[in-house]
Amino acid sequence: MTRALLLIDIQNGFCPGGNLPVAGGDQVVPVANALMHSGRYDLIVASQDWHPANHGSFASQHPGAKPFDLGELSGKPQVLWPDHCVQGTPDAEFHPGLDLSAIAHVQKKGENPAVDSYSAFRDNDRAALTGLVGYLKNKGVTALDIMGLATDYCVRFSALDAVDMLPGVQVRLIEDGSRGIDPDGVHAAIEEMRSAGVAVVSSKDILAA
Ligand code: VGL
Ligand code: ZN
Repeated sequence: MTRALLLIDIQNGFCPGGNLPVAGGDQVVPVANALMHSGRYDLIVASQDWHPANHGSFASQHPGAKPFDLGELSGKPQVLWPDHCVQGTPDAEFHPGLDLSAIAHVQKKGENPAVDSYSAFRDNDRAALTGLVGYLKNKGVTALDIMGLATDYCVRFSALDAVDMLPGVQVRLIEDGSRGIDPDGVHAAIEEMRSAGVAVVSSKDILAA
């Protein structure tokens, strides 16, 4: 068994004070640190939303649009976001409380201005891979625990892709290590992940096991 922990987008932009804040987003930081220090993982990786300033998911790039409007990007429906996690800005940095020392690999995503990338594994149009599937396969990962921000977007799409793209790997969502943007969306996302074969667990169970 090679157990990996995948920390999704624990960045200033998604925490209180950031440009696309998730309620309680900073509360996942101590959960991540405790799990990283628990000795229960063979490998720890993190994703980082990393957009150019002109990213097409930003409402600012669509004349007349407001953040959270439903718009279009490259001909597909797209939620239009506030400008967030722009490359090289403090908003894109990991939360300062997150202990980066145990993270072996950071997977940046969302660099192509013409497509959004909620999943740490591939763009939303499924055309381009980030390289994380290859990295985890190369390390022989057999179990993958996923947590972070936001439950109803990047955590959700990453977990669904993990099930789809890493056959044979046991995928789990750490529910208390994740926070979402929309409460109804979070509930639906958790049911969707469960139906796809993602086990839903608590960090307390992992730490007690
Ligand atoms: C995310 C919206 C836009 C996320 C990233 O990390 O969940 N959500 N970009
Ligand atoms: Zn983004």
